[in-house]
Amino acid sequence: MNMFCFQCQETAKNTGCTTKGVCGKEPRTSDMQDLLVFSLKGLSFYSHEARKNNIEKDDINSFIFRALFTTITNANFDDDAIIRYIKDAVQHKLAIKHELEQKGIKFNRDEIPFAARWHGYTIDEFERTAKLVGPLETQNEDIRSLRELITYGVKGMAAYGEHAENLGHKKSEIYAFMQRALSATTDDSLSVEDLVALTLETGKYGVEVMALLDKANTEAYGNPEITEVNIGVGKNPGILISGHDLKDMEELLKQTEGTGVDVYTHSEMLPANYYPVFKKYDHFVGNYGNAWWKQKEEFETFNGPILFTTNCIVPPSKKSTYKDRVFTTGSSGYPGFKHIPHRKDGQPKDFSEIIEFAKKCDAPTEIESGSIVGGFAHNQVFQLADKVVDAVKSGAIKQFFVMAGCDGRMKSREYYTEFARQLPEDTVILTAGCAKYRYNKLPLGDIGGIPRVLDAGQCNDSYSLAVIAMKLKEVFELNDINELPISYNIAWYEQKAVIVLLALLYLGVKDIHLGPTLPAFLSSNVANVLVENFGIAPIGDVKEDIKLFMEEA
Ligand code: FSO
Ligand code: SF4
Repeated sequence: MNMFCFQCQETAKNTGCTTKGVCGKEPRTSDMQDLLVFSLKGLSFYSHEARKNNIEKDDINSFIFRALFTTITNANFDDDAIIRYIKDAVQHKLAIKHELEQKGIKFNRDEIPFAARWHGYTIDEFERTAKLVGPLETQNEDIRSLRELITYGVKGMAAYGEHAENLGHKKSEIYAFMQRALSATTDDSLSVEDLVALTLETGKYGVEVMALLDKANTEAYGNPEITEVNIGVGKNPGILISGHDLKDMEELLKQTEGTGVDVYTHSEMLPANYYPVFKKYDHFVGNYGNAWWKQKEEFETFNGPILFTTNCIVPPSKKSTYKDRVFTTGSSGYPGFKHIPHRKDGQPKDFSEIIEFAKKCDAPTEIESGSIVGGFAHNQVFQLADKVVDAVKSGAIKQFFVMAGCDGRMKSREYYTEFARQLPEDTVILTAGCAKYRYNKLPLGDIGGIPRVLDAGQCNDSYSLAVIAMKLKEVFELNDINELPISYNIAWYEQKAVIVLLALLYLGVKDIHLGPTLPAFLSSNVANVLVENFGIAPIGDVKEDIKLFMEEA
């Protein structure tokens, strides 16, 4: 076995990637990411202990967010960047340990988990230790499953928390929980029951972090509003921005203004088109292309530079002509792609190199034309509440389907296109995340002016869908969110979807169908807990699933 990783939906044979990642991750990168996660768990042990003694370190809080974010699927393939994070984690750990000792707080060696005790300095030590710290080192399958489920949920939280932090929004309870949870995954005294409880608590903080990001995004850029997004192209050269970070979007738009360079979104950045503050830029032309996994073709025809602010990066093939045009920033990285450093001392990032590069490029080649409609986050839907409630009361809308989540390469994801196509005409899809690309260009029409696909935004805006559900529960005077005419058919891919799922479970949503496959990291016992307590079910055949959902309605 060269490596072991089973954190995403595309994991080999739905058991684990053992020779090379299906995502393109090399064994050494996988090992270094394992060691980084391990180091962060060790650092979390000390920072959790420090917090108990009223020591809180802002730099460590932010560091853990960023470092963990690099280990999310398709975010960072750059070993050098990951190794730098490991070295920094070791330094942070030594510093905080020293500070605790100065205060007279000492631990018995047997109280300190290996992750906290370990300090490596050389690449040799890193490579050796990495082989001892992957997920398979936990022998008990159920404990391993729960530890990984919690770790992946926390990775998703780190991603969303980092975006909020970039916009100046922080919450100490979120840092405290994340570090406590990471530390708990190294604690051999915790039972399956303890870890199940911690998993549910992870969902609680998932709601908190998504609410925080929603606040951060809407306070900075206004509430998303119904928008027709152009999917065609203009005549100027353009920069294509992908990923999820809206602060990067803002700074890019400001710096490109008046330069003759246009800006287009790709994949998960599409919802930036819905924000009032961004819409006022004339050179923000629209969205180019589809979900992340189509980038190999779409980056070729875009002709201009591409900026990744987060995942999902697909390694370019040898013959690709675009690899010299790709830039990364934030937690994303790829060997050979130029990396734009983080902002310092309150100054914006410097995107001038990308802008100069773009000026020498051709305008994008048109691959589509027309527009798509989105912007149905909670505030916008509340403004339409009367119309929506009337449509439900009159029976014009029989059922809502939350089809949020992710897209991916697997052929089995055609299920979602077919599902959307075959849904009865008196149903409405509520979506968020890149999952929408499986059906957002289908001519599904509208119900009395309400489009049949309502896109709330990015995967984190699944929070918006939960807020809408809560509001409907109130309007219809129901006791339980599950009495609403809403069914959940969610597509997952990576660890942000894990925190979205845990957040929905925490909010009490039952009978979620999850696909295209159930996570490989769920042991059969842990999967049973989810089935028995929450009614989680896999997807099946489109026709039968629709029939089942409509009968349940
Ligand atoms: Fe998609 Fe990628 Fe947003 Fe993920 S672009 S798959 S769950 O990073 O975060 O939905
Ligand atoms: Fe495999 Fe997914 Fe891990 Fe990549 S992230 S190595 S595809 S399980």
